[in-house]
Amino acid sequence: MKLFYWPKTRAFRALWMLEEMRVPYELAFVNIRAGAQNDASFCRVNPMSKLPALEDGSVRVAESGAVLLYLADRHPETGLGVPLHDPSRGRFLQWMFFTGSCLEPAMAERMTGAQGNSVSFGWGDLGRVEHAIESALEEGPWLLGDPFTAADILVASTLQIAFKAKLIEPQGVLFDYVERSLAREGYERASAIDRREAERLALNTHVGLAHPSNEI
Ligand SMILES: N[C@@H](CCC(=O)N[C@@H](CS)C(=O)NCC(=O)O)C(=O)O
Repeated sequence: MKLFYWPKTRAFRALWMLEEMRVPYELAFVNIRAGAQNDASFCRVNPMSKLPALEDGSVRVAESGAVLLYLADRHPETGLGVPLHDPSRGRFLQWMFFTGSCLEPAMAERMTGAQGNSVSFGWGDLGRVEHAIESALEEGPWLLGDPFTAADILVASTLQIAFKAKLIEPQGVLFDYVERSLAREGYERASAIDRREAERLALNTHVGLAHPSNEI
């Protein structure tokens, strides 16, 4: 299993998922700062030239929601998905689609200050999105109650970005939910890898620039 990855990107969601699953995988680095996502070899994996993407034998899958759903279904023993005939499967799919369809577009709308139309735009608005997540967490501790699933990885990691970008106030039910998610060992492991790789890559750049052969 190969995860096409670059630190500090949405590929982190798939990294977190893989670390929760504890299955063997390797990282294939795609330097999106240097335009490597546009190389023909990567475009064959994801014609959108975006991370994350996954290669599993002959299977290639991109779009973070799809990548996580693929992994959850491929490894049911990890309990991060919901089996096909389980009554919770419908809600699980709803939350698997929610980040890409509602949360991220509503965040982008708020970030750009664009004038939305909450009735005709598919994501409503950020207020509605927050309300929907808060309602799902009424029972808690996770979106489907208990257990924690791949949907929590998508939603909690994206809410964390919304807090950092000051798009959503880090308070109340949503804040507690994100804190609970980030306290998981799988998150800790993924976060340590992401930090380590970010540092290593920045270090390489630094060494490269300082190298005597680069001084001419
Ligand atoms: N809808 C995609 C968005 C992925 C995305 O935008 N990834 C960014 C990094 S955070 C990327 O790869 N950008 C490179 C580019 O657009 O050229 C998903 O959820 O997987």
